[in-house]
Amino acid sequence: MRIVQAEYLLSAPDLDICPDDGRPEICFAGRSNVGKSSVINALTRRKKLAHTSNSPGKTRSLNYYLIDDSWYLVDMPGYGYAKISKKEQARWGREMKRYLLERQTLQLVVVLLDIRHKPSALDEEFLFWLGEHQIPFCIILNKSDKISKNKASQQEKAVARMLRDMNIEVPVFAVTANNPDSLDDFFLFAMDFVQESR
Ligand SMILES: Nc1nc2c(ncn2[C@@H]2O[C@H](COP(=O)(O)OP(=O)(O)OP(=O)(O)O)[C@@H](O)[C@H]2O)c(=O)[nH]1
Ligand SMILES: [Mg+2]
Repeated sequence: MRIVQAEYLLSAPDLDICPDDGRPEICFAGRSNVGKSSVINALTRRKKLAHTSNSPGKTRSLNYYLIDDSWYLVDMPGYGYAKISKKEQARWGREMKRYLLERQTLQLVVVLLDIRHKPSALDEEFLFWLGEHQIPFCIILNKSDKISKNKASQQEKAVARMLRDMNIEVPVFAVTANNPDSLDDFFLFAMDFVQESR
């Protein structure tokens, strides 16, 4: 099972502009620069569907991609980007929380973390918040090409421990956007969420 068709639909600066056709959606969230847009490109096997950049803060709205005419991938703006004013960050934070809580068609939140680093306080807060609000989510540990297999499995264990401490039970997938095949297990898991909702 693979994505055949993927096209950019629209960029929604806030919740009120999101599509209202009832198609199910999966969103990608996480710190700025962690590779959300790159993973979307890898999943859809398109090089430039979602804009990626070396400088964080590239994605500033909810970007909607229509997949196989039946569901949406949503690229969220990254959090923790220091160059945006505090006021703007707070506004975004509120808008994103509203999206995550109120979006009826949202089936699954995919939280990306950088496999090389310990999750930041912001990451932990976000994961806790999702758990608290019983929003279905899973975790992708991205950029696994940047560390050894050994180190990667240590990091996976550390994240599993952190989740246990928060009483959260969700799947964790170690991947790299540089190798689309590394996303296979994640993709199978995610597909259950868009299919169930149809
Ligand atoms: N080596 C390696 N580089 C990656 C990987 N994923 C992303 N990158 C690089 O990391 C940088 C940021 O990637 P983006 O996909 O733009 O990150 P983002 O999370 O969408 O960032 P924002 O839109 O700012 O929130 C780019 O230079 C990517 O090429 C990966 O798995 N391995
Ligand atoms: Mg992006």
